Amino acid sequence: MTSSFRFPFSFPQPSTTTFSPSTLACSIAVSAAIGAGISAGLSISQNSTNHPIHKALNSFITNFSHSSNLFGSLSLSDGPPSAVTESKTGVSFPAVVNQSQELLGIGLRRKAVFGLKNIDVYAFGVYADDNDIKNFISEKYGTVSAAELKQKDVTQDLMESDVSVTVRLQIVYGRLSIRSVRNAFEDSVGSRLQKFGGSDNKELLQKFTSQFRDEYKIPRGSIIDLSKEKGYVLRTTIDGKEIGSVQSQLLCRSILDLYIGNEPFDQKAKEDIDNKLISAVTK
Ligand code: DAO
Ligand code: DAO
Repeated sequence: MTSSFRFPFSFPQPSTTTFSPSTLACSIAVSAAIGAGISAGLSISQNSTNHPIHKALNSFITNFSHSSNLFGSLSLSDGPPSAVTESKTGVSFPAVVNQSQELLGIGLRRKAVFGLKNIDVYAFGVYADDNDIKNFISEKYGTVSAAELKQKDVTQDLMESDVSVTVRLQIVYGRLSIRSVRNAFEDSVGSRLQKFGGSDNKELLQKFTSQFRDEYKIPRGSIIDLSKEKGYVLRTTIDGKEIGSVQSQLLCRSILDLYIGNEPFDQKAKEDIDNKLISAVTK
């Protein structure tokens, strides 16, 4: 972008090389504000005079606002990858959550009811920060080739690590009650707690499920984030509202196992995530 903007005051120049979504939004906002401010000022002075300087200024403003629009759209299309849609349900997942966690893969949680038909309960997306993954892998293995890495189970490592991971669930089943969530949870997560923890984990399960109050509603379209944060804290939010958090490595591992473990809800999703992890580490 040319910097033909010469006024007795100066504005931050939008940069096309070093933007994050927030600096980008900020630059666009600044550009828009500048455009609006100048237009407002000009409309007053235009009434009072038809001086060539004003004409020049007018044309400059027209160009400026064009170029700032252009800047916005160009930069956005050059920017981070866009959302991904789960084909069966049409549910869309943003490319990034929590500022820096990128989408590793998406899948579908289905459940057989009365041993008869399968219902689609929710679509899910698994997210983690590329740099966190890289750091963790290089700390663990040092420098390894892609081929060597393929021999190792990076996904397994990730599940046991303290790397932050978010699993986003988007509810597609329209008649989900808290009671059925609790029951399903006791089956799916309960069996993992048993498997990885060995001993009796009723208390831990209880601690987690007691967060789900009967009055919560999770209609179709609800977004539940299960975020494993530093220190093995599992934080749950529904539509951005915090429900609670539980600190337990065992619980974190058991939850992730549903999506990226050995018997995942969606095998294809797990494979996509495995591949994405390898490419994140080796790129
Ligand atoms: O009884 O209507 C029914 C079928 C309910 C199936 C519930 C599956 C629950 C899966 C857990 C959802 C977690 C958000
Ligand atoms: O799909 O079997 C499963 C378990 C998924 C984990 C569900 C966590 C649900 C948290 C919901 C809170 C509802 C108030």
